[in-house]
Amino acid sequence: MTEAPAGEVAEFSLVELQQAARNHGMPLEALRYELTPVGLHYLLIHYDIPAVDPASWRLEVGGEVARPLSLTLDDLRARPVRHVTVTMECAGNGRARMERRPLSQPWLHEAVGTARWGGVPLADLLTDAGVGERARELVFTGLDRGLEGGEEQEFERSLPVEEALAQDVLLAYEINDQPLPPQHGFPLRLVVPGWYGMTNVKWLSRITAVADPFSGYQHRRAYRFWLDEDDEGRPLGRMQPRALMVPPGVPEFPSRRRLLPQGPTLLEGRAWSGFAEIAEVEVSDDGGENWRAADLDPPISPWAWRGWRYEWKPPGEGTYELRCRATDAAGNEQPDEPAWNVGGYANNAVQRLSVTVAG
Ligand SMILES: Nc1nc2c(c(=O)[nH]1)N[C@H]1C(S)=C(S)[C@@H](COP(=O)(O)O)O[C@H]1N2
Ligand SMILES: [Mo]
Repeated sequence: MTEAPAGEVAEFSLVELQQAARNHGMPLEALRYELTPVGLHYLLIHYDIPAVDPASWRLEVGGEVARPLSLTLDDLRARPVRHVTVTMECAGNGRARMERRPLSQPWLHEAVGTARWGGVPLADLLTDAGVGERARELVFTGLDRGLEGGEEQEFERSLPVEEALAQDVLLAYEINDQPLPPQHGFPLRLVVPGWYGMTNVKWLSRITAVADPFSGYQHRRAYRFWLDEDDEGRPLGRMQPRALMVPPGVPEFPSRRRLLPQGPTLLEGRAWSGFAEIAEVEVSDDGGENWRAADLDPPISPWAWRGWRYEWKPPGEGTYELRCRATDAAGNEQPDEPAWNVGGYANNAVQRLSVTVAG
């Protein structure tokens, strides 16, 4: 056995290890799949997966609505279905690489996945319920309960009414044409294309139209950019652009150092943004000095990642630092270094991957 080299060790606590073991990421070689196979999609669960009895489960729609609804899973399945292919990424993706990070889920890069979600357009259901004039937001409540920041709570998030009415916002009961498995929110979850993961409330039990801005824990404290503990911060919403590459060559176990033979290598990966279509992906093999444009695949959905490829000809034997970066059509880019914030959110700094080319 080799000992871990001191220079490459960041200190992680057992609490972070426990989170990392429960909430797995998508192995980066799975970037090869246009749709992430269900068991490879990343997972993030704050509390425990709740026990749900599908026979007694109901979705309640209430608050500032003209006609409150109480729907069974069969009621939802009987309505016209819509499918939307969506890339979902946790807002904490990249947190492990932040210096001074909160005790939370220590993601490197892999908190992402793309699925074909199937379900009922939320707008149709809201039309049936008749959202009142006074309603400003909709609050989505999950069945999972726990303690966070000293507060006992159900996982709850809200959306402004205008955002909730967008045509591709779904109440999904299927992932990749299969019923939702327990870990992804059985029997029903919210899917809001383009937004960071926390928006997509799982194990949904209640939708409440409210007249005042929602100030539950997951809005007031969590999922905000704050620069210090006293800062009020601003809420997180859409996903910043990011490109990732399939690690080329073969890994060494357990270090995961990458080894490549000499000769041309196809570098490939996927890139996404919650703001606009991906406009460009670039690759560097010299630690970010020089960049070259990768070829982009046609988009598979307005809300999903876009494939890219680049034929790399390593100039010779040696160790190279590969990087890739994306720019979206709205001009959003990836920084070289993380932009620090208290919660360790939205670190979309460019991926760096060291590879050794040997003869
Ligand atoms: N009810 C509930 N919904 C939730 C969560 C949760 O803990 N409870 N986690 C959120 C977060 S932070 C993320 S990133 C996504 C992850 O979805 P996935 O596990 O299906 O990939 O679910 C969101 N929805
Ligand atoms: Mo998340």
